[in-house]
Amino acid sequence: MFVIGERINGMFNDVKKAIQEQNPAPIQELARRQIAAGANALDINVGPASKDKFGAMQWLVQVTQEVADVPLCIDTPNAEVMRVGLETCEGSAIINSTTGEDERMEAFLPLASEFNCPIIGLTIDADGVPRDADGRMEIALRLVSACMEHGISPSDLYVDAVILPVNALQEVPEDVLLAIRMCKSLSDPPPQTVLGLSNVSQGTEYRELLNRTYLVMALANGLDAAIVDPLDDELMEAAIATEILMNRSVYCDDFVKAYRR
Ligand code: THG
Repeated sequence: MFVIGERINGMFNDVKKAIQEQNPAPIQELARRQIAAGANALDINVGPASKDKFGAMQWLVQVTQEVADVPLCIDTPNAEVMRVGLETCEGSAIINSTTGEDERMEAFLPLASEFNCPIIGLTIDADGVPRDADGRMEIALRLVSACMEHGISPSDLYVDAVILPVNALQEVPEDVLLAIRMCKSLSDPPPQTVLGLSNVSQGTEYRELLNRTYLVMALANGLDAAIVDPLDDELMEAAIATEILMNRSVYCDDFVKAYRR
């Protein structure tokens, strides 16, 4: 699993406060700890509360990349803020994200070409998140076609079938698993798949248990990448065990320790 650390997000109070006070220490600490825990990339999201979205994104990318040598997953729905994030990022980046709406794709796909980076495509259109797996696939197919038209290989597209809180819509997790499986037959090469895992447990009790369990289910259905909290050791260990059991990584007697090394 390609692990994208979720913690540098203004949705969290510690990050919001650090942005407001322009205090790099808490951000850099989160970057270091997530990478040490196994993050392959770091999500960078200024959150809803920032007054100066442009300045906040520029600052957040700058202070993170001072200590992080992994790709930064620039997380904003605003194409202008995205450009600032990509221009500030000196290493590799991932665009998070476009939707399947024409105007969004026309704004974001050229950025993926220009900056030569992978892009996450949410299965959302003007009507919002589709009701079932087939609806998600219609949008995923539009994302794949639009990427090809822009000269972007489908293997540089991460389809995000959009997981929502299970306490609000209990049928969604199963629809999303079905969508993850169907993505692999959309094109050759197929797109990759990603989820913002923690959405599934927002507002619920026993969040960690739901997150860990659903991650295992999604991996068993072929999920390639996930935006997760890598500081949850048991979540990371469950992912490692799943990949062993799916024959995606090599078994050894001390597999958790070995995989982490
Ligand atoms: N897909 C893509 N990108 C995404 C998402 C997605 N980026 C954002 C989000 N969803 C993934 N990241 C998070 C980060 C935090 C939480 C959920 C998803 C979260 N935060 C606490 C909450 O809302 O209860 C914040 C409160 C706190 O603990 O301080 O759950 O789906 N492509």
